[in-house]
Amino acid sequence: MAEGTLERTLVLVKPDGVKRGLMGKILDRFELKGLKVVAVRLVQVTPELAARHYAEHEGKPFYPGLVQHITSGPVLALALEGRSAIAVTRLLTGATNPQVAAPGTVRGDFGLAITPNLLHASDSPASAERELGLYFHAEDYLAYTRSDEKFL
Ligand code: 3AN
Repeated sequence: MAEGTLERTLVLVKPDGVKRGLMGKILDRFELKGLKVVAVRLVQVTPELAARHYAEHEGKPFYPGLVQHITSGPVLALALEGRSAIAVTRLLTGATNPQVAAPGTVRGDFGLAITPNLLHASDSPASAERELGLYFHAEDYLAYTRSDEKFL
């Protein structure tokens, strides 16, 4: 198994996850996996930020609902770092539709609905770079060593 490139990715716990009190449980999945939290913010997403975030979905039938939902309350923005962090985070997130997401994934374990589907996770290095830039500035990232890092 390749060691994997050290990457950073963006996770958003969406308003449904925040309002259901699932921030801790969701963050726990990523921390236990070995991903390092390098920046955190609780953010009220504005319609302008939502439009930038979901630009690729503009025009799709579910776009208005997507923007309505992401702006309906706070989101927890997390920058996660680790080997192959982008793909690993997507695996832990699960399929877009929680009804078919595998058990053991966040969406598979905690949800049923597709628009309030608990979280967003960047899907490629280009998306991760672009999306991290929407929520964090360079000075928001903190460098530290996890005590278990030599095993990860
Ligand atoms: P993912 O979040 O799994 O990467 P995307 O990027 O295809 O999924 O879609 C972004 C968001 O749009 C999803 N998280 C979901 O909330 C919403 N979405 C995607 N497909 C649908 C759909 N067919 N119906 C309603 N909402 C959808």
